[in-house]
Amino acid sequence: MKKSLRLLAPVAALGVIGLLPGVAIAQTSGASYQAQLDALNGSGASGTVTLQLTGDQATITEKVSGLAASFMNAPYPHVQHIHGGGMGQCPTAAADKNGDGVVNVKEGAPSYGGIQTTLSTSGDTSPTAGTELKIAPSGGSFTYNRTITLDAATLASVKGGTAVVVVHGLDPASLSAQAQGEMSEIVPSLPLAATSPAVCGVLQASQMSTIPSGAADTGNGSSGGASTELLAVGTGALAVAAVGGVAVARRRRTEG
Ligand SMILES: [Cu+2]
Repeated sequence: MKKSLRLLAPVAALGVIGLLPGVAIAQTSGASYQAQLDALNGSGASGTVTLQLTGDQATITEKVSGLAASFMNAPYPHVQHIHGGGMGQCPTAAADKNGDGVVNVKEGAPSYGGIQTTLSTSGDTSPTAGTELKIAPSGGSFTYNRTITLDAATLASVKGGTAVVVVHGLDPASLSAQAQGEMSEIVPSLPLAATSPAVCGVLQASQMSTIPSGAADTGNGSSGGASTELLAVGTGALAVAAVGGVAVARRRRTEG
């Protein structure tokens, strides 16, 4: 009596775990990725990015605030990109190799990689448009919504968990005296502040939002939901059956 009760707990627990593969199988199209954007170079800015991916189509929803607001009496342009091909990380202050107090684009590259996609407001989204100020979002705070096509390199980074969203453009007054006198290492006609990273975040797969999107994408209304449940229950039942068999076998061996 006691022995059979003791077996129930682990079997039930594994049954619940068994539900998870069923849900994953049902999720056939679309995946969601999110990044928390944290300040770099003491910008004090922050934000969030969601990337909803269906095939090579990425719908990007982004909110950033606390950025440098204006430059030369105009809204400050903040070029932004999906970087990839690096370590899939945001750099720390230790990446400041020349000791000017600013981690510039190139100093950050070993961490987040090169520009793979430009998150422009219109037109070109390739790396070529990376420093086109006219198609960059601007101002101290902005909301960005755009559906774009991702190339193979960017897709690989996003799916591999090494895609990093970086928004550039610092308030020149916040830089060290040395850095205020420097020009951008990537656009020599601009001051260093204009291109240096202000916020950074690694895009990570978000399980919570992939599950409902998978169920919704079946397009069959309630029957889609029902088949999702059946898949989950089926997988769970298999797991319970397998574990139950093992448990029974083990008990028999111990007793015999
Ligand atoms: Cu960038």
